[in-house]
Amino acid sequence: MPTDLLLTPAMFELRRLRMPLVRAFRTSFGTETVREVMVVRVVTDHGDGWGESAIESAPLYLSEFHNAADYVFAEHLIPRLFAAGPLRAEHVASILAPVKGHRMAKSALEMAILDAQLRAEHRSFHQMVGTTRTSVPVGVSVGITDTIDELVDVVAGYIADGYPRIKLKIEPGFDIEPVRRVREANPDVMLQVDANTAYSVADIDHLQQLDAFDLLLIEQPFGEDNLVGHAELRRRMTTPVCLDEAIRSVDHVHTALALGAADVINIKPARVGGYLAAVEVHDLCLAAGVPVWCGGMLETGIGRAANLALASLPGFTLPGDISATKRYWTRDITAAFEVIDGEIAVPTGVGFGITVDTAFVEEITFERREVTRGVVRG
Ligand code: SMG
Ligand code: MG
Repeated sequence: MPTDLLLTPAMFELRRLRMPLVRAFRTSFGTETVREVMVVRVVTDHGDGWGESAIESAPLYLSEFHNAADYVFAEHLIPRLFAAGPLRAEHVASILAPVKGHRMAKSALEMAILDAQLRAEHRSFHQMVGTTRTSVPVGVSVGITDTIDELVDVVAGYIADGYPRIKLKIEPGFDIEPVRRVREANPDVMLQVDANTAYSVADIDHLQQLDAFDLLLIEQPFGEDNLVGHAELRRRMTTPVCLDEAIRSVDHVHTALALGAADVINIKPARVGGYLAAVEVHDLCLAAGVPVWCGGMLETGIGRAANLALASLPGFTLPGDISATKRYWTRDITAAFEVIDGEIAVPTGVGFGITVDTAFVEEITFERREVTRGVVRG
């Protein structure tokens, strides 16, 4: 049950971790083999909490990136939290609202405070979200490969691991044939594609060929601001159109739905400014009858735990990009998550329900910064 507990943050510890991926992940905007992850620990008068930023090291997915975030955390966001006095996670978004954009950075701070707050209240994020679903259906996102044969093999491996839903990354030159071959080899699997903004409206005739493969959806083929283009695509394709990069706030959802630009919404909490905004996006889509699913940012166990609880909400009717730990890491900074019967169990412990392996975090940290109570500048 919610309380009126207020927390006073004393220090935010920002760490950049280096984590080798089990398999290189290639998208239309680049290839990652070693992932750099930014995590935040807040120390408050009511205990500590952990957050994960989901920010990339380069501004290729969206505009946020680590070096910029480092500056924004220390100079703009954290000083405002210190200046605000005792607070709850529910206050963080409005305290940080004067700073434009930087939603993933804001999300990481809200997340750390929410974790500390829930731990102090002896309750879990799952309880806060308020559902009884104890596990959620999940899928796996498969990167672009050098050859189509390799892609078919990789997909076969994931299907053998028990994933009921496969997402293929596509880009110009790696789209129709790879999808055709994967569909031929797996006539019954739930299949969808993600283009990470690699196409333009001039490609609509080409993309229409994907309608032959009974896809669950096509995710974000056009630019992050091109809602009108997605609306046109929606009129000209039978495959449902899903938005990812285009949805960075509750207002973007309103606009996208008003324009008829989406059949489905991918919810990534960091991208929309935090888990509390993500719940709002969910509620709005549920009321509008628009299905949602939980996206992934190759998270550590911190983000994965939170995503699982979020995805237990009733509007999440499609499997999320929330895969087993072993799809990403040989060793994670929390206990491993496993896929059982195509689902992963929702953590039920206090806070986000995970214990961070601080010794391992220390080992893989390549940059650490403490921001202690100060004064807002400017
Ligand atoms: O977390 O399993 C995951 C990856 C899911 O494909 C995934 N994410 O556009 O949806 C997306 C991408 C963005 C991350 S690429 C680094
Ligand atoms: Mg995507």
